[in-house]
Amino acid sequence: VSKFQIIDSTLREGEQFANSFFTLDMKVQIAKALSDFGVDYIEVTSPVASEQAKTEVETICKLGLKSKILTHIRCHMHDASVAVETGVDGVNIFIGTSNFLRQHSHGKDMSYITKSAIEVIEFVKSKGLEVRFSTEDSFRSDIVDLLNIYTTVDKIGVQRIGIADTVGGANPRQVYELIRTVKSVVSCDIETHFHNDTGCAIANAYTALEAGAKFIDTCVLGIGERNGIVPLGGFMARMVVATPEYVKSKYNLKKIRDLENLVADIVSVNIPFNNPITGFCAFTHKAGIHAKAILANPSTYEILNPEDFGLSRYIHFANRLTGWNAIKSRVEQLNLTLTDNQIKEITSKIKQIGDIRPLNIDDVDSIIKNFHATVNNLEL
Ligand code: HCA
Ligand code: CU
Repeated sequence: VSKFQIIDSTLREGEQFANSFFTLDMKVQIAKALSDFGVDYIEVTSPVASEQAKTEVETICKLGLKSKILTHIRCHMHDASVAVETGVDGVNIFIGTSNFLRQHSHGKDMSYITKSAIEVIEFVKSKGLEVRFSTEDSFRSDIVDLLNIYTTVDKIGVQRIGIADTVGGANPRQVYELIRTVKSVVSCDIETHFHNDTGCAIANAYTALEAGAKFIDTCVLGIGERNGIVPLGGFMARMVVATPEYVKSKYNLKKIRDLENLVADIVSVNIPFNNPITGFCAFTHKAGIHAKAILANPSTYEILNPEDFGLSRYIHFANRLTGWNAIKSRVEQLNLTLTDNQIKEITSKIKQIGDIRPLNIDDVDSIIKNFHATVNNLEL
C-alpha cells in the first residue's frame, strides 16, 4: 500500500453530485485548496461539456498549482482534440465495456472500442501528454474483454489503466482478484475508481492498493453521482493508520477540515456527524471506562490522533455513563479543588440526574460549583 497517489475528482465526479453547481471562482478555490492539501492530481470536467467547462479547465491549468491537472473525456477524437489544447498535464479517457453500457449507453462492440481507444491514445501521446485509459463498469464487464483491451493499451504505452466500479457493487475480495489479474498482464500503473453505493468504497480502495494498484480516485466528502465515491478525508484516515510516515510527510492533514468545510459550504451540505476525522463526535469519548483510559493514555481508545489533523479530543462528561475520572478532569478545568471522595459523591449525583433527563455541560458545571461552594461554605 506504500507510495500510493491521489487523483482527486471533486471538480469532475464531484460536479455530478446532485447539489453541485460550481462557478469558475468556486472551482478555482477548490483547486487551490486541493493542491495545498497535496493531492497528486486534480481531475476536471471535460472541456467539451460546455463553454464554461472549457474556460474552467484552461483557468485551472494556468494557476500553476503543485498538483498536476487532468481532464476526463470520452473515448472520442473530438473530445481528445479539444482536451489537448487546454493546457492539461494529462487526459483520463474512459469508455463503458459492460454489456449494460454497451447496449444501453453507447451501443459499440469491443472491436470498435479497441480501435477508437488506440486512435485516441496515440493522438494524446503524440501531444506529449499523460494518458490514462479506463473501462467504465469494469466489474460487470467480461474478463476476457477487459484483459484484451488493457493489454492492447498497455502496449501502446499509457501511463495508467483505470478500473472503475461505476455502480458501487464490488466487494473487497472481488477487487483484490480483478486487480491482481489485471496487474499480471500489464506493465503500466493501475488507477481505481470506486463508487460507494454499498458502503465499500474506502475498503475497496485500500484493497486495491494491497493488490498492486497505485492511484486512487477520491472526492472531498465523497461527493459524486448518486451517493458518490471514495471520500478523501475517510481515505486519509485509513491510510494514515496503514502508512503513517508516508501520509504525514506527503499530505497536509491539518487542511482536511478546511477543505471539507469549503466544499460542504459550496454544495450546501453539512459534514456528516459520523464522518471520519471531522464528524462532530469523531474524537468524543463518552463512557466512564473510556474516559478514564483516554485521560491516562489516549491511544487506549483512539486509532487516530486528533492532533495530526489539527483537532482535539473531547471527553463527554455530562451524561449518566460518566465516571469520576472524567468529572475530576472537569473539576480541574474549572480550576476547583476537591478530594477524590468528594468528586465521587458529585459523580453519583450527576448519574442520578442523568437517569431522569439529558444533561448538558452547564448543568454539570452548576452541580460541581454548588457542591464546591457548599463544602467550602462559600457564597456563589
Ligand atoms: C461515470 C464515469 C465514471 C468514470 C470512472 C473512470 C465511472 O460517471 O459513469 O474514469 O475511471 O464511475 O465509471 O465516473
Ligand atoms: Cu464515477
